Amino acid sequence: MGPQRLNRRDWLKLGAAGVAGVSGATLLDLAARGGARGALASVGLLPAAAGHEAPRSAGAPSAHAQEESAGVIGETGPPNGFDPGAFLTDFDYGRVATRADGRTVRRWEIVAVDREIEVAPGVWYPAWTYNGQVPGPTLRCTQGDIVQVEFVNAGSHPHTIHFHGAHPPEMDGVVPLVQPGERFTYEFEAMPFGLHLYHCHTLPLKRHIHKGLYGAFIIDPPRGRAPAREMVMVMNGFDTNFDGDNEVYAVNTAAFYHHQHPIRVGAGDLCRVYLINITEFDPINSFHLHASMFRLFRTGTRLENPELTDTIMMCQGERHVLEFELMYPGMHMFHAHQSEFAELGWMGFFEAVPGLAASEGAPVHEGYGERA
Ligand SMILES: [Cu+2]
Repeated sequence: MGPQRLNRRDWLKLGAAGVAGVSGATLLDLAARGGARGALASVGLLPAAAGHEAPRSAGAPSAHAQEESAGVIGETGPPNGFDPGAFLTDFDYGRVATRADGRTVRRWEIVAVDREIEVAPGVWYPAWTYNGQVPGPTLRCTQGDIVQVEFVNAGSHPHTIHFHGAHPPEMDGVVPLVQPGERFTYEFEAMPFGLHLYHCHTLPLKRHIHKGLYGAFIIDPPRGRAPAREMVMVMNGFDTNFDGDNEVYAVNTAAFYHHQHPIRVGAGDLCRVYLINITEFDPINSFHLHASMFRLFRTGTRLENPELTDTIMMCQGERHVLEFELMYPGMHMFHAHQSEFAELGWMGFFEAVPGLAASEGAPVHEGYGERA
C-alpha cells in the first residue's frame, strides 16, 4: 500500500503507536512540534516540499493554552482572495432596491467557478465555489424582503442553488440544473426569519456539497436581534485525498485559523454566532465552548426560551444561533467535541478583552432597526 493510501484514521492509529518516535501524539500535535512532516505529506495534509520547516508564526499568540494545544505550522492566508478572518464577520446585504409596491428587493449575483483553495497552510484543495470562495458569501436579508439571486454557472459541471427556508418549489434549486455557461434567477420572499443555508443540489449530492458549494443565508427577524458582536461559523471538512473521509476539519475552511488568530471580543459583551454544519461524510459535527455557556436558539427561528448549554451536536444541514457573554477575561477555547475533528483543525479561541472598544475585535451589529 502506497503512503497516499493511508487515510486519516490510519494515520491517527500510527501516531498513537509511536510513529516518528513521539508516542501518543496526534497528527497536528506532531505538526505543532515541527515533526513528522514527511509522514504528514504522505497523507496529503502537508506539502512535501523540502526547506519549508517554518517556525511558529511570529504573529501566533503566545498564550500558554495555545502552546499546549495542537496546531499547524505556517499561515493560511488570503493569497487566493479568501480571508477566513474577514469572512467570519462579513455579511452581504446585496444590492438594495424598493419595488413599486414598497417592498424591499435584495439582489445578488452568484457565480459558480472551479478554484483551488487553501484549507491548511500549504494544503490546496480543488474546490467548486460560489464566487470563488468556500463558504460562499453570507447572504443576509430581513423577513419579508424579496430575494433575487442571479446564478451564473461558470464552472465545469452543472450546478444549482438550493435555499433552505420557505419558497415556491420552482425556486427550490433542485431543478432546473444550470449547465455550464447558463444562468438562472431565483426569486422568492424571505421567510421565515432564522438561520438558513444554501447549497448546490446536483447529484451526486455529497460530492457537489463537499467540493465547496454552500454558504450561510440569514433572514433577520422584522425588528432584528439585540446588538451583539456577530460571527458566521460554517463547520466544514475536506477530503484531500478523495478516499471518502475528511483529512481536514475547520470552521470556515481554514484549519486552526482561529487557533492562530483568536477572535477578539469584549469581556461581558453579547456575542452571537450563526453556526452551520455542512460537513460531508461524517454523520454529525459539534461545537463546544470552554469556560462559559451559550444560549441556543435552534435554527434561529424564535427569539425566546433558548436552551443553556456548552455543547451542541448537529447533523449536516442543521444550523443554530448561539448567544453568550464571556465574563472572564482571557482565552476561551472552542472546538468540535469529536476530539478527532478538533485535532484535525476544528479548534480555535475567543479572546475576551476587558473594555474592548466596539470598533475593535469582532464588529458589533446594531440589531434592532439596523438595515443596510
Ligand atoms: Cu453542484
